[in-house]
Amino acid sequence: MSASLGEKRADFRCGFVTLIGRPNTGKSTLMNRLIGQKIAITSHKPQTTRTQIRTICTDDEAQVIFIDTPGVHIAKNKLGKYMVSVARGALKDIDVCLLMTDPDGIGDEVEQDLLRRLAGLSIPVLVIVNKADLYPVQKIADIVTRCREEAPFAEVFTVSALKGEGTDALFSRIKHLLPYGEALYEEDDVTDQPLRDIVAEIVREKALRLLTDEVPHGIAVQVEKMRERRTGAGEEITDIDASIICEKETHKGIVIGKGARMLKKIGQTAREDIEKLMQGRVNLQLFVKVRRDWRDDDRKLKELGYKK
Ligand SMILES: Nc1nc2c(ncn2[C@@H]2O[C@H](COP(=O)(O)OP(=O)(O)OP(=O)(O)O)[C@@H](O)[C@H]2O)c(=O)[nH]1
Ligand SMILES: [Mg+2]
Repeated sequence: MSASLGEKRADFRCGFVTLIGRPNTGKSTLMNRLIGQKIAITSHKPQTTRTQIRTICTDDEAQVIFIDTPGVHIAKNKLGKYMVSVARGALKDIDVCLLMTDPDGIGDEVEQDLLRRLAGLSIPVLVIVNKADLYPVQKIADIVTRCREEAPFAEVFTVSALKGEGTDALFSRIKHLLPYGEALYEEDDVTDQPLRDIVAEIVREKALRLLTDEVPHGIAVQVEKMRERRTGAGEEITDIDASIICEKETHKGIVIGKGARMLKKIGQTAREDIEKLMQGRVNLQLFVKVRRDWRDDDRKLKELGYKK
């Protein structure tokens, strides 16, 4: 690793920044916005992110290593408990914490508990009031006042992660709160997630966005095969086989859909994103499997990568 930026400047900063908060507050959207690239999947359904997603953003002043986490909630199954433990675990050994909130449901039990935990940390905490674009200015101002009262130890920022409003000022502040130090990653590294995992997440995002009710919450995706080959015409193409795992036989039928239309739609939209990511042609084959009630089964959770 060259870490050339860090070596060049004595005042270069580098550090770890965790994004934590209730589900659906826009943590992944904000992280993608701050790094200027879509790495973490997002959806309007709560509990989209299931693991820690680490991304890196480097400029001539600093290297910021972001850790996106699953939304903290009152878990109803073993997957949920795992997700919450992953989120809380991401508060260790970091330099700055961003507590994401939005006007919808602010100050609930989960958020109060998080605030108590954050008050005990000896690092800077920034409370981020997101989705400012959705609410009247006065409502946002009231929420900022309330955040200042409830978290006197924190700085409060208002942003719209979706529209990119307030995010430049936030990024500058984050950088200046980091300790001085050399870069830990190469200048152009964006994430340490393996490509296979990113591909699996893209497929899961499409399932989350296209399916309704409980079905998408019980879905996991595994990439079984990923291989580059040259076609007869000399063009490079990547063959990808991925399985969509659902937790009930009835869900399998819904994922496939009438005339396999749902599966085709998931495959088509996922392929478009994967091709953009890989900057090349992709042949994506999707399979649907059932692992009965996997969200409450330790062994199956481990097989699917959701247990340490
Ligand atoms: N209007 C508006 N919507 C936003 C904003 N930020 C995020 N969203 C939307 O809110 C939803 C949730 O965003 P995510 O980034 O997936 O939220 P999250 O906090 O990562 O959610 P979990 O991973 O489930 O914890 C998505 O539909 C986003 O498009 C914003 O600033 N304004
Ligand atoms: Mg998320």
